[in-house]
Amino acid sequence: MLTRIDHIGIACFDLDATVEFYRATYGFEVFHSEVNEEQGVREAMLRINGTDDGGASYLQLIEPIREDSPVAKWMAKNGEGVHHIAFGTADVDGDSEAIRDKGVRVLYEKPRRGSMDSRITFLHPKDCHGVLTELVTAATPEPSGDPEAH
Ligand code: CMX
Ligand code: CO
Repeated sequence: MLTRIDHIGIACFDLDATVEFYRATYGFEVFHSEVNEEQGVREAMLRINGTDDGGASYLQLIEPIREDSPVAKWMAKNGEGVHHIAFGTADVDGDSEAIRDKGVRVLYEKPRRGSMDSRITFLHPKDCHGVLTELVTAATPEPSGDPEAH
């Protein structure tokens, strides 16, 4: 069952400058940052609020590290902005299988590694009314937030 907005993924050209914008404008701090080689991004997670399922909601600021990454391809067409939304679930395997059975394309056969050792998969935007949609199961225990962790 999908029980929260886990994060909103925001593509940016300059991660450091974008982090500084969110800090200076709203007071949001970096909870965690890392490079995800497989996804082709440098990213910063800004924790916005806890949620009543015991998880949390974040902004995920992402800067592509490779020209051939999905985010770089998207930015070449769209520039900066909201790239995807992510729903949190305790069971990404079960929920993605159930959604696949409804005829929505799930992009990965098995969930892959996401931010903070979460497990993630994506639903094709063309099957979701134009929204690239990610499903996330957070690591257990919940991330503690080490901004220097990679
Ligand atoms: N939101 C909405 N629509 C999107 C989209 C997005 N983020 N990305 C692509 N599309 C649309 C394109 O506009 C295009 O539509 P048209 O045919 O109408 O022009 C269509 O989908 C196909 O797009 P494409 O540019 O040809 O790109 P690909 O098919 O090569 O890849 C996708 C699209 C979704 C399969 C690819 O982006 C992908 O695998 N995404 C999942 C991984 C990812 O995005 N990782 C980065 C985030 C990591 C994280 O969150 O941790
Ligand atoms: Co994401």
